[in-house]
Amino acid sequence: MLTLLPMLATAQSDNLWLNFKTMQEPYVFYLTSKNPTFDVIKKEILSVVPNFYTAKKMEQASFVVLDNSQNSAIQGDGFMINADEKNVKIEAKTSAGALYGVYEFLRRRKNGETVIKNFVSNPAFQIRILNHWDNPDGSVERGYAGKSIWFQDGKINFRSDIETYARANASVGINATVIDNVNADPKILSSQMLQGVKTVADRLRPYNIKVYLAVNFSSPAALGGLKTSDPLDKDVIDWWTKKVKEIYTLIPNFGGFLVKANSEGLPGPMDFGRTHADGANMLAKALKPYGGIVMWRAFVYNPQGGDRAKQAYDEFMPLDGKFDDNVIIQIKNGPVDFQPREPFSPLFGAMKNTQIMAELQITQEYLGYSDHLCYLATMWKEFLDYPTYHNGKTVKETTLNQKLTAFSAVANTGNMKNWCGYVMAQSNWYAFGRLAWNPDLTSQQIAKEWINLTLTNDEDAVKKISSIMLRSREAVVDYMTPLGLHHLMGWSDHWGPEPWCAIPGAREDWMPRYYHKAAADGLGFNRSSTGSNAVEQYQEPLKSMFNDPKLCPKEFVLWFHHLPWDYTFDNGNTLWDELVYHYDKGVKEVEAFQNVWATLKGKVSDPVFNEVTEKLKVQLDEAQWWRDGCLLYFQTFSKMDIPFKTKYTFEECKAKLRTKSYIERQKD
Ligand code: GCV
Repeated sequence: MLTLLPMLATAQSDNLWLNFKTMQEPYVFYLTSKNPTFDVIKKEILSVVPNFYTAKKMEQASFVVLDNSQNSAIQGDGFMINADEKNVKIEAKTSAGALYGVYEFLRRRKNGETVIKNFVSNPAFQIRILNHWDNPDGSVERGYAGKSIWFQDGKINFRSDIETYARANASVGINATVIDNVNADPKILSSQMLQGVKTVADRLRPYNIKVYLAVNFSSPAALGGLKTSDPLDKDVIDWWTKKVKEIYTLIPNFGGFLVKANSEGLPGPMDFGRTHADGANMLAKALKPYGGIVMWRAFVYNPQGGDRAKQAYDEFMPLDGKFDDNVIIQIKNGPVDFQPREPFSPLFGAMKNTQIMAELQITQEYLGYSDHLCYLATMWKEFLDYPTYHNGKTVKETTLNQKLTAFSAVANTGNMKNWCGYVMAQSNWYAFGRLAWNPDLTSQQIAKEWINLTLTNDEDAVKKISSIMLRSREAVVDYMTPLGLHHLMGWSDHWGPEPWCAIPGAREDWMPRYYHKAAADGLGFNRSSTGSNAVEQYQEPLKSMFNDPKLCPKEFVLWFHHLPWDYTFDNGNTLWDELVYHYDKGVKEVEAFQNVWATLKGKVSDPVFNEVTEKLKVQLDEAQWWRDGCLLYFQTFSKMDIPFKTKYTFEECKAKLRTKSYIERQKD
């Protein structure tokens, strides 16, 4: 009995947030439809209601789930719930809606709510999609939770418990998944591989999850043996048309393609003197008869193109209005690359005649891997709610006001038992799904739900854990890249600090010095009108605000300005004082998290308590490493004092980079 509790608890966090509460009330069921989605509904309900009977007629039932509702408040795959201890009615217009309603009901029951009156919920974005950066060989680009959940040795071989993935997604409304890396292997479209993809699609279909594929633009040549992959070439068009037909014959509900083109060395239409629109529209035309779409990425930059932060805008704005109606441009939240904090990409709001969608990153490529507790809902809310000043819209509104709407994020899953490499990292997968369904939810609400479902219902513990989660992203920004600094991380593996990085002959725009511009005269990238003028890409009043260091929000000041070390802020602190203060504050926050966490022994399961305790130790050590490495390096230019003793010397900071991260060591 003594060992039973921890074992049970381990199983719980491996089960993600799907730990619904057993209901002792006897219910008489009536389910309107018979189909694979309703089979899932039945299974979910029966797993938590041991005392059940089935009714022949709806009038006799106390637990009704219907997908033929006439209620006009329900839209798309939305639903309505009415429930008390004795009666439950979940209505929707589609089976998927009914499934989502059931999960909402189970979640609320688990979190202690019994009476629910006329609760209507409709999805905000139509497509709520995960992007897996999984490679056919089984590796995962930027994955920190083991190997691929989909592939092994060049073939599809998905996790045997893939149902947990499907349930987890459906429970938060995620309805789409791109199973392969955007750095796409042409092999993904081979007939043999497609047979495997079909088995994935078949398994996910009952959960209303559509499969999409990331494709390599040069597939016609690389896989099909054609002489070219020019999007205007007739044979190339025929090749894609036939390939799309083959896919839909196998997978009738196939979603479409995600394309990374002419980016980081990948092929694209520009190799043939064509535009992104030529490339995207050619694929879109092949998919159109089947209802498929193209998600075309705007993540483009090259070393000759000037300020990297400006390039996506410069390349895509001239194409505004030139894309077909089943194309949607997928734009990373910031103009550079998933940094701990970036201003929003200026394409949001600016592209007025093109459908656009946001791409977020759940996997913590630049945020301490799955070793640092960093709850991302706060970062995503900051992004979604930022005013673009284009027609008075926030970023979120710019992506919702169009025929086709979508919201995507790079997944953090792997084949580790707990899926994400860290129980706390599971919260970000959960939060992404919840925000894709309803971007108006608050970070607090989502944190509370997730803690209740995954860790504990103890009120005091929920408060404490939630306060750690809500402060965690700012702490990471502070100890890694405060005040608008960015891209200071280790070369290639993106782990640890390496602002000093200097690889002979390497691309300048892959080197931290390109971004921080530390020198005797100061720090930061001048993107104001006296510099690269990236501010020009923002709508007034943002443009003027970002352009003036006195008006620029402090959190972006070194993103837009190169300031002298003794530059004085309104509070009287110099730039150096502020830098030291923020770096150290980040470290102090992690110490505070440790202190709070230490009080939770017995309030969460032992395995969870131990896992978080252990990871916080790693996080503190790495936060100190970031603080010390960055401050000691910047000090070589500022020549100013660090008012405390660092934990590491500069030499030790550099040497540590050549060791392995904690999560990598776990894999050995
Ligand atoms: C999938 C960054 C990452 C790459 C990633 C790329 C992208 O550069 O480091 O691993 O490639 O973004 O989003 O395409």
